[in-house]
Amino acid sequence: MIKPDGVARGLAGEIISRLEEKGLKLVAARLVRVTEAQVMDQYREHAGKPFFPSLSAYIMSGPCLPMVWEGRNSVAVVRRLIGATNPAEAAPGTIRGDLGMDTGRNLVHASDSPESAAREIRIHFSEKDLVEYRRVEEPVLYEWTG
Ligand code: IDP
Ligand code: MG
Repeated sequence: MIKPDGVARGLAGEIISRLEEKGLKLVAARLVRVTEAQVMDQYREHAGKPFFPSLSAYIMSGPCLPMVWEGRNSVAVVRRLIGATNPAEAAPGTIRGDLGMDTGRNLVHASDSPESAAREIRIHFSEKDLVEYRRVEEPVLYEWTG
């Protein structure tokens, strides 16, 4: 999900491009205001932590762009493309490392496991929002051993 700073800074296209160019497939996207209930759900493991109120205010400060990206090992691949939570420490070449400065404005959220991805997709999308299509490079993007 592109967070409000990413949308407000006009970086949605840049962030989407990085995932597209990697070979991931966009199967759902929507520009929305995230509700407090959705923040509580998406970040439930952080409820009660000192930064939770500011995290919640940040996520609700403007429109976000939740998305669903498909691909082999997509959760791990997206986490690597995004980089460390603190953009000041995130590796150059990553989204946070190249584009951000502050943990409290780190541009993007990404699910940390296939299980949390399944849960978080349901926070923002219903089954009919997920589309099916072929990326034209699919036959050459992966080694096919079949
Ligand atoms: P992640 O986004 O890399 O998975 P988490 O540790 O799950 O990082 O934290 C969720 C989000 O909460 C972070 O992306 C960041 O926006 C915010 N956050 C985490 N730790 C801090 C902090 O110490 N200060 C301010 N915000 C924080
Ligand atoms: Mg996390």
